[in-house]
Amino acid sequence: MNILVINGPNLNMLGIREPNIYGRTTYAVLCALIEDHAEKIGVDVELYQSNHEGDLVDHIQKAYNRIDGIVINPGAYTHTSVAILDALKAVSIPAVEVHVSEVDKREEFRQISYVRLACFATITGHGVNGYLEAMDLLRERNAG
Ligand code: DHK
Repeated sequence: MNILVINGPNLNMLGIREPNIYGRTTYAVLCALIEDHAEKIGVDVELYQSNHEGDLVDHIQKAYNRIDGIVINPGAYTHTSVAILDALKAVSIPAVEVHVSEVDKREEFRQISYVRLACFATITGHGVNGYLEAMDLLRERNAG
């Protein structure tokens, strides 16, 4: 099974940005945790991060016919991007939405998620562990 983990804007600043909200784990450590977890559960994983909406759309499109499951944290684009939602719908790959923070308990604008409409599960507020939980969900779903 091939899993693609996509992170949107400012997630490359994990560990530096607002640690009271996003924690102290850096993006590099997150990538290492994801790679270790992939090995543990027996899946192949690809990681991608971009601060640009169109790049995220391009990368989702490139997953078509190649990737079996997507973990996506679109960062701020969660709350604005119809284009990312449409890309996920277009490729029709099972996807899980992840947020490090508890978005549903933050500002009102963070409580709107477009991508959620194309995801079969959402994990919020579990810190970086949320990514690993999302991989488990995709693995279970893939196993049937
Ligand atoms: C990350 C961001 O960058 C914010 O724009 C979202 C999300 C929340 C997170 O919790 O991972 O609002």
